[in-house]
Amino acid sequence: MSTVIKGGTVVTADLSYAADVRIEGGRITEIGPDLKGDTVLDATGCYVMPGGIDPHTHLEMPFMGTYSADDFESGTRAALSGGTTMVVDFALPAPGQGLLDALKMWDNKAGRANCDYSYHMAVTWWGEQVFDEMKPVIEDRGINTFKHFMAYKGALMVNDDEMFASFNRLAELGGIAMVHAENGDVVAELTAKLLAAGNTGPEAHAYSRPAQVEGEATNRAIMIADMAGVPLYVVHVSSEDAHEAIRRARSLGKRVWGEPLIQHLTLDESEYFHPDWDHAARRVMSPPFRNKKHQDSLWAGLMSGSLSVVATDHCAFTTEQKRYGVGDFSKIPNGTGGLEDRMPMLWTHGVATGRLTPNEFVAVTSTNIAKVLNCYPRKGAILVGADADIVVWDPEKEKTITAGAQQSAIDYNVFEGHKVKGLPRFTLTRGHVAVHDGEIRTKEGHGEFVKRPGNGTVNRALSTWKELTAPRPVERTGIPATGV
Ligand code: DUC
Ligand code: ZN
Ligand code: ZN
Ligand code: ZN
Repeated sequence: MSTVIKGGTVVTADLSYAADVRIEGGRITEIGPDLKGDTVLDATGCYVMPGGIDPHTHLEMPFMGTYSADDFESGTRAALSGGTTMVVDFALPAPGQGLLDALKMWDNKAGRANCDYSYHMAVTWWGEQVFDEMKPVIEDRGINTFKHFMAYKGALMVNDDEMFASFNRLAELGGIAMVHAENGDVVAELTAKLLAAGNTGPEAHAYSRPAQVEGEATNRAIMIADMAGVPLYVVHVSSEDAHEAIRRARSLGKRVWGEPLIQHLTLDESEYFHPDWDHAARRVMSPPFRNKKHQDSLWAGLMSGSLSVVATDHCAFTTEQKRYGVGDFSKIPNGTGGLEDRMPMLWTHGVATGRLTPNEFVAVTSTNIAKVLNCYPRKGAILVGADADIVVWDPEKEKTITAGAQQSAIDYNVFEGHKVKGLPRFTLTRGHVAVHDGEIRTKEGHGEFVKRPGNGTVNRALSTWKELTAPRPVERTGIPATGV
């Protein structure tokens, strides 16, 4: 059985051209004019693009005393509804738990996924077992990315010595280091001070995590990665301070990527000053939303190429869960949703405003991250042989975002009331039509794990101090007597 997407304009990260696309066995088998197939999907007036890849989700994750509310079923249903056809979730070992053991837990949850998925591994503690298991995680399981939390002191945070050891191991194995870059010691100190002074509301969350804590940690992670000679991916870049560090590193030839979120690009810190406690708490995430100066910087980064990927950090909590933090902002579960809205929001605020071309849209929502994560061109491409993860995008289709109509399991939406123009007409996951003119036809368990091997020697960062990694003692002709 074959499917043909007919009459659309194929848009990839580097080309736009009129062509039909034929699909068989879940893959693209032909691209060209006048193709025939058993099923025809009308793409007249639409762009035929690689499905979105969201490289940053937390589905059914144990966090801050609860579990994030969207699981792999509702999360991937939301993703497909908005044109995203692959998610990369963070497998999070509890402190002391082995990496392979944590992966078993994630495999159990992910069996329900409606679209393809992969994992990043979180390094939440450091020890011989973690060192040893990194090798089979990369080489047998095909997971080449490892995230380090520089914040969440006393829970997930790793210290600089642990991070340096981990980065060195990753450099050796051809892996990529990722960081949540916030100075966890400073955040803990500011949080205690704010609470002691009676600042208990959600707005204090923003005060406890100023842009400087992000800028400092981003600079530190970049320098430590440079010393280890490992490529570095900085998740949820929200400030000019962090972006500036990334820009500088890239201009020096360092292999560093930055990932802004759709939330930080389109929502600002005024949300935390809303008179309704629930409204503000629902938007508590780390890093927090910031002011226009930072937003402008993130957009400039996408436009100039110093920032590479737009993600969501989808980590959804219900209003009831958010209320764990009434009377103490530090107990509000950190996280916001966005999986269903990332593509339409970025199209509306990025492409329709002229900031990004349709090709750049494909680059930052799909192709760039497929290349970084080492699953291109299976994902992120419209090419013969690639998986048929495709979104048929109707640039004229409009809606107003509202929680009542969303796929996510939570009871609100941080983009409530936002009008978007540009939505999927069809979303295909390995050839299966999961969204059909607004109708959701997902298949639970259809999703498969996508292996992403290590990069060997190909994608190594160029350490600027290579000599020091292989110390050579200097042969001297004279050595003074000691103790004189
Ligand atoms: N930030 C969040 O807001 N939620 C999940 C983890 C994170 O770093
Ligand atoms: Zn994070
Ligand atoms: Zn995250
Ligand atoms: Zn089907």
